Amino acid sequence: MSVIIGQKEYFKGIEKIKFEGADSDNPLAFRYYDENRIVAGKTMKEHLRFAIAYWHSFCGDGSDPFGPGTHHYPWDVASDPRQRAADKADAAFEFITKMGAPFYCFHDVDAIDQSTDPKEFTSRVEFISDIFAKKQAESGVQLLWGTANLFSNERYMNGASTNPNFEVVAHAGAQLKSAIDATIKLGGRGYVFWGGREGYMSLLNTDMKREREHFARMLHTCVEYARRNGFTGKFFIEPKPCEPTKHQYDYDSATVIGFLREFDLLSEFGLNLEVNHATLAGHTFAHECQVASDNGMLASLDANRGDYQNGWDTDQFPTDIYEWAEAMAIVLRQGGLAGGGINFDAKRRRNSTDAADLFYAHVGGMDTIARALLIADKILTHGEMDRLKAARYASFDSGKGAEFEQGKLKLEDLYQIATEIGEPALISGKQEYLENLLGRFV
Ligand code: XLS
Ligand code: NI
Ligand code: NI
Repeated sequence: MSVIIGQKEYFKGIEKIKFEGADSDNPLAFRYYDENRIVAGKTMKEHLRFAIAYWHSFCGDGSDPFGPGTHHYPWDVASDPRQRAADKADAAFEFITKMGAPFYCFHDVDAIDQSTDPKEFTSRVEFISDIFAKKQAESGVQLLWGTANLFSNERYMNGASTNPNFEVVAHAGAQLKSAIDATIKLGGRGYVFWGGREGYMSLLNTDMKREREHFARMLHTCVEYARRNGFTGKFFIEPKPCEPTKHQYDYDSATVIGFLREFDLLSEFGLNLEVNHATLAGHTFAHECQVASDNGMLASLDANRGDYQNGWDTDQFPTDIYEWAEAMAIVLRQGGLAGGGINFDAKRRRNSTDAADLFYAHVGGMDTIARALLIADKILTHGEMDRLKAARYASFDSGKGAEFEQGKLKLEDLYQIATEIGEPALISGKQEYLENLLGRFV
C-alpha cells in the first residue's frame, strides 16, 4: 500500500509566526523572540535552539485520569498506521515550520504506532524516519534529540532496563537499538534517556542495588552501540524524582551526576533538565541548573512549568520570567547549553481545544524564554550581581582563607586562627537588595 505525503495543510489560516516587537497587538506574533537578534555574541536562535516536542503537540489528546481525550486531530484518522504516521509528520513539520523552531524531538512511539513484534516495530520506525529525513531536508528543521518510550507499553510495568525479568530488558534493548538507529540517521544532536519506570513502587519487592547496576549496564551497552555506529552527539539523562513510579532512580541533578560518576559514564553524558521535574524534586529550576553547571553537565532543557498548588507533572507552558531569567543567567555564564537546546515538553490544557491554542502556547513559551535571555544578558552585562556574589567569598581569595582552600590548614590551625581573630562581624547576605536588582532588569 502506498502512502500519501504532503498533500494537506492542517493549520489553515495561520501563517508563519513573525517577530513584531513588544508593542505588537497580534496574538500570533513574537514580541521578544527575534531569531536573528544578537545577544552576547550569538543570535537568539543559536542561544535558545528551540525544539517542538512531538508527543505533546501532535499525539497528546488531552486525556487525564478522569476522562478521555478532547483534542481530536485531523491527522489521526487513517486506519493504516503508516499512513497515519505520515499524516502526523505532515502536520508536525507544517507546525514546526510555521513556528520557526529550528529543532524537534520525538519518542519512537510518538512517530508511529508501536507493534508487539520488535521486527515490525523496527520496520515502522525505519519507514517514518525516512519520511522525517526527507522533511528535515526540505524544511531545514533538525532533530535535537531522539528517544525510546520505554514506559507506556504494558511489558514495562515493572520498568524497562531495570525490570526484574531479563526478557523485558531484552525488549527494551531492541527498542533502544532502533531508536538510536533512527537518531543517527536523522543527525540527532542528542539521545535522551528518561527513565519513566526505572524506579520502584515498593522496596518490599525491589533489589535497588541490582536494578541500578542493570540500568548502568544498559547505558554502557547503548553508548558502545551508538559510538560504533557513528553517533557523534551527546547522551542526556533527564532527571525526575517520581511519577509514574513512587521513586525514580534519576531523582535530580545531584543524584544523576553521582550515578554517572559511580558507573564511569560521566564523560559521555549531559543532563536534560525539566522545570516541572525540579519542582517535583523540591528544588527550584535554578538549583537544578546550577548543580548541573557546576559539574559541567548542563546540556539541555525541557521547558515547561508545574502548578504550585499541586504535586503533578502538569507540563504547562512556561510563563515565569523570573524562573527563566535565573536559569538563562546560569546558561550564559557557562557559555551556552552544552550540546543541547530548549525543548517544549509542555502541553496545552485539556480544555484548550482550538488548533490556534497550540500556536498561542508556543508563542508565549518562546517569548518568555527569549525575554529571559535578554534579562540574563542585562544582569551579566551590568555585573553587580556577580560582583556581589564573588565579594561574599573574598576572604578565601588570599591569606589564611586561600590556604584553607588549598588544603594547607589543619584543624589545629583553624583553632589557632579562631582564638586570635575574635568574633567575626555579621555580614549581610543582601537577599532583598539582590531580589530588587533582579527585578530591575525584568
Ligand atoms: C516525562 C518526561 C518525558 C521526557 C522524554 O515526564 O519529561 O516527556 O522528556 O521521555
Ligand atoms: Ni521532559
Ligand atoms: Ni515531565
